[in-house]
Amino acid sequence: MWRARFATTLGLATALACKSTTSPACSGTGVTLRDFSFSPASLTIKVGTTVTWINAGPSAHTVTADSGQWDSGTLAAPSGGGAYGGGTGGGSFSMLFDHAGGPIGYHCKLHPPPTYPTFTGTITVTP
Ligand SMILES: [Cu+2]
Repeated sequence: MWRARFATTLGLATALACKSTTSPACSGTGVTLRDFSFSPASLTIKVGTTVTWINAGPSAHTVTADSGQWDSGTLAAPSGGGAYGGGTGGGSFSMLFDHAGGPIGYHCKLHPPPTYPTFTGTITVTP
């Protein structure tokens, strides 16, 4: 099973500081949600990597596996502070990928692919 971890207070700085998967101290990587894209849209990771999605708004979004394997619930948009920060960070969702597989497609439930065909992402987990 995929294991989900909710990290409601994880800040953007933490995710950015942990972008490299080559550092031994760092086994996480991040995806930024915007209106309406996942960046990067396609991500290849090694088994044991935690991926953290952060909503950079301005709308609320979800990170939902096409197969239904996981669903982040609604990730709030950042509030206040404008594009350069200063307000409350957007909602985040972390998932540990503990076995190889994929590509695993995912989308936003609130802005589904029939209406937003380019608002999709994939995760590929390599051994
Ligand atoms: Cu959305």
